[in-house]
Amino acid sequence: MRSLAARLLSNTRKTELLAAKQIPVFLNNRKQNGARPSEVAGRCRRVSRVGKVLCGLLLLAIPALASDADWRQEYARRRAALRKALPDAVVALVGGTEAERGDLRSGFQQESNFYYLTGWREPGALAILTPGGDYLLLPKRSDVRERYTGKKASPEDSGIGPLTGFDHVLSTDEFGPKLRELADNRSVFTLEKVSGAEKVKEALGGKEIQDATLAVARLRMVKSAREVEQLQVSIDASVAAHLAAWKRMAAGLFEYQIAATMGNTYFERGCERHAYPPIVGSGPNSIVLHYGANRRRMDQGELLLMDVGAECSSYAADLTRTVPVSGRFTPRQREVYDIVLGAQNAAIAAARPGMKLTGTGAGTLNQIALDYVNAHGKDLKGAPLGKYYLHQLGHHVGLDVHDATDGSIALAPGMVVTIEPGLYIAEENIGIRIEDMILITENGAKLLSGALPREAGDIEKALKRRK
Ligand SMILES: [Mn+2]
Repeated sequence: MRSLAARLLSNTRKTELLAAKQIPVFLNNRKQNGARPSEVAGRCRRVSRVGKVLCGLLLLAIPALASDADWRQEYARRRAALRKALPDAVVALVGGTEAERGDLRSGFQQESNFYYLTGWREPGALAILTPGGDYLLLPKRSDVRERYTGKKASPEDSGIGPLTGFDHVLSTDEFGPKLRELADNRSVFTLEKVSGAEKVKEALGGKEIQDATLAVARLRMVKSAREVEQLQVSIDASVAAHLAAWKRMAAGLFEYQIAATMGNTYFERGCERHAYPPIVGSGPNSIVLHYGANRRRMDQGELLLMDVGAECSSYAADLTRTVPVSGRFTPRQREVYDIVLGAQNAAIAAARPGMKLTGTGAGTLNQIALDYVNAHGKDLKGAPLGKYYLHQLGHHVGLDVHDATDGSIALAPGMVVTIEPGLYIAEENIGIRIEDMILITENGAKLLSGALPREAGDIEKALKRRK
């Protein structure tokens, strides 16, 4: 018989566990074959109807990843790494509360840094990390609160300590006195920009408090093997969403219908959120960088820009494709598309440890993409296209779609970033962005979203197979 706390904790990774329990045979197959979901999806498109059903089950089973115990060890390793980065210090962390982090539209979502370091998904928690052991502080049980949002773990639960992976579990009522006791003769850090950080200041009176934001960001920038695996699940779900959109797309449809098809594709797989509001912009809307209204009706001859990604088990994907509504690019659309793709390929080819992602000048991938754009093609007045390159080349992705970043640090193995050059030529109604996610490796980069066609010819071929 498992305690309430154990059940609550295992609920946190519900998607993976359900899949693991339900279809273990497929999981074993996956281990033997080593097939990526994207490869499986490719095979699925080429088999019979019965085979397609089996393929569907197999794809559903793939998100089964590491166990709860594995993850608890990983959270403990992250805290150990932070201790090493801030030796001899006490770090006070403030989790999200239902009032601050959730509203009636989106529901509660844990603060990302807190989740990264603790794995704790319930509201109202606090943590104190010290050289001599880590403390998780949980709100006491409240019948009223639980009536609305269900059972929560509480510090009174038997066996709560080992289940959280923390050395000590206390009540949040003890935060002030405990922090004062632990902070005596030590420097104290917190995450200054996190909502509720003033709790730490209040508890310590006039004592100087330093900011750990960049130290945590530097840890979050380098993904573990498990995180990369989890990001791949989100990417594969997003690839499936884009392919479903291409299949449905037709002149006369509204942008929101495409957004609905895409969201539905990953929600059906158990992904819990959009990683960001879907951007589905047709014709003139393709040039609006963060267009999110999605209300326009698309027409023949227009481009449709889809910047849509899933969040699955807390990890984000961020993918963009721009495709012709009618199934074929016009010669001019194709010309500009190929320039954006060339810029993206140039940046991906140059991606390796030591390069910078953003900024200008030698050693930055952003400059390589911009130089490519300026060296290829012209606008209607014969000017180079660089002036239509309106945003930086990319960003880190992880728990957040724009993930924690220390901008002074160069690319290093284990980092996952987007490469997303775009050209937005208002006078021609041409907005084109191509966005993929890459993993920086020892000597270069691995394209994580390669299952989604990027070449103009391959996109047209995929669109031809519609109906
Ligand atoms: Mn992006």
